[in-house]
Amino acid sequence: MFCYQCQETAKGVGCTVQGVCGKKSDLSAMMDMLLFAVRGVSVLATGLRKLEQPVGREVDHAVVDALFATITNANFDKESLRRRVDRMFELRDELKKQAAAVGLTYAADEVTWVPVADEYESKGFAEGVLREQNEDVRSLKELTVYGLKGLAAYVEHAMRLGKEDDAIYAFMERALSDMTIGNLDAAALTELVLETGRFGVQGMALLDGAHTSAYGNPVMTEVNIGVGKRPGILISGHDMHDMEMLLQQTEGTGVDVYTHGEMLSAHYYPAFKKYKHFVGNYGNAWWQQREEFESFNGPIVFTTNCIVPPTPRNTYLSRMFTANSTGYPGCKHIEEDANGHKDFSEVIALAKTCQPPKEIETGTIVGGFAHHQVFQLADKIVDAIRSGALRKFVVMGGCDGRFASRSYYTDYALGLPKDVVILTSGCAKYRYNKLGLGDIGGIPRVLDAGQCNDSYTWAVVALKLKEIFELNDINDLPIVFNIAWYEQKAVIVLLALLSLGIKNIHIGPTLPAFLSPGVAKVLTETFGLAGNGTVEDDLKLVMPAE
Ligand code: FSO
Ligand code: SF4
Repeated sequence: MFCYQCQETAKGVGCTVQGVCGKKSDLSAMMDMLLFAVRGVSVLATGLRKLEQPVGREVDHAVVDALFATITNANFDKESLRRRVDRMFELRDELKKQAAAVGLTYAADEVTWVPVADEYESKGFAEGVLREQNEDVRSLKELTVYGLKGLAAYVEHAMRLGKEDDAIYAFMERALSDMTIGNLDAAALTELVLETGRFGVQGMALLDGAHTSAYGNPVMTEVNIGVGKRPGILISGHDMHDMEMLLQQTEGTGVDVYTHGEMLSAHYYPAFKKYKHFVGNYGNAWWQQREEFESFNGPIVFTTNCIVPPTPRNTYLSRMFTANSTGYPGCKHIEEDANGHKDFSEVIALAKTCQPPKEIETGTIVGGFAHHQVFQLADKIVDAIRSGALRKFVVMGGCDGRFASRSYYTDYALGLPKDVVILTSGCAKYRYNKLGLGDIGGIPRVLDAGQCNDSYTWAVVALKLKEIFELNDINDLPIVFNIAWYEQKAVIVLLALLSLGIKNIHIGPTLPAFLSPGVAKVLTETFGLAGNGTVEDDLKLVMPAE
């Protein structure tokens, strides 16, 4: 196997024996096989679209699901991947017939290879990341593919709320097609990277609209981090439609609902506030789940990544459920019916037999600062900037991770001058959202917009401030970007920010291994992209004059 798509990749180079995330080499090969089949489907779908031939929605949905299922920590169930490969080849062969009927044929192996189930793993192994020999071309292609995976996650959530955008599906398939048969040079691939970022903005906007039209605009909310006395269900991941169905089905059952990780932001939506049994948020970011799922005592529902493989001594695997693109061997997978409905009755029945969660902390945390809420504070914020009480913003969104080096973000947050406000989204916030960093004239110093996709808020806010202060360049704003990344959803956020012209972004705790020295150089020279320095040095960059 060879995989270097996440920040925790082995030795900062690539996982070759087994993933640090727990992904085994046979699973990795099956994922590479799935991506091979997706590329074949994308070539055909793109060719047909160019001739204005219809491409069924099932194709788009399958491509999105496949990309999502190969994201770090989403799916460890090889058999579920194998079923996806089978289906992807069926779709490919249907498209191939349709293409042949209008005179379209392709010689690419991705289109012509005859599927043999016994060869999926050996073929997947040969068709992995290293199939591309040129290091820079490989780097640009993988950067695009990881952006597409992140984008797939966002559009899948939107899709489940009934919001779809044909242009995004068509772009995703065209990008995969061009990288397969387009013979793109480095300049064309660089343009494709930026185009991916532009569609990233569009995808985040689509999901933002899907969330807010279904559940209202997030509002400032104090979220309980303690526990109640009744048994509970813990819901993890990012899917708000699943959240809604679970809240509806648990109402009046005597079972409480808690969020874990990035699901925290469900508490910010007005539509979910009416549920009295929606008690609070339990625990921290994804990587602490092994301890936190033990002490939670009740069932856990994964709606998306990040899954950490339980240790052999765990007691919670039998309480763990997966849904959507996620999977784990030994876990019950909750299917949805043709109307997008999921039945959580088995989870609820199990919860009733469980002990209530063990309290691991008490108190509250504050969040809900998505763009609508921030704009309601706009006068206060603009006054604070004009008076000098608020001198700078630091966007510290992104992901958390398990490496000790992530203490950088806690130290950095603690070291920021008191007149600096942190803008955050994603699970990176757990490194500093319980530190009690105070406020500036009523504006909390940590403004949490929500999930990683809600990074969209900070792009909208930056554009609004640029307008208010009548600036020509977004980079003249008093905003510093110091983003933490772990998996591919953070990659699409980064590409989206680059496509908006935002410069001098720092990403850490380390630069992606998939950036070749040549590509990293271009990104540094063109965009000022940089990795982290020491906390001390990086804090100096926030207030350079001091
Ligand atoms: Fe975190 Fe996991 Fe948002 Fe990711 S829970 S790490 S970027 O899936 O989705 O920040
Ligand atoms: Fe390694 Fe990350 Fe790939 Fe897992 S997702 S195999 S940890 S690079």
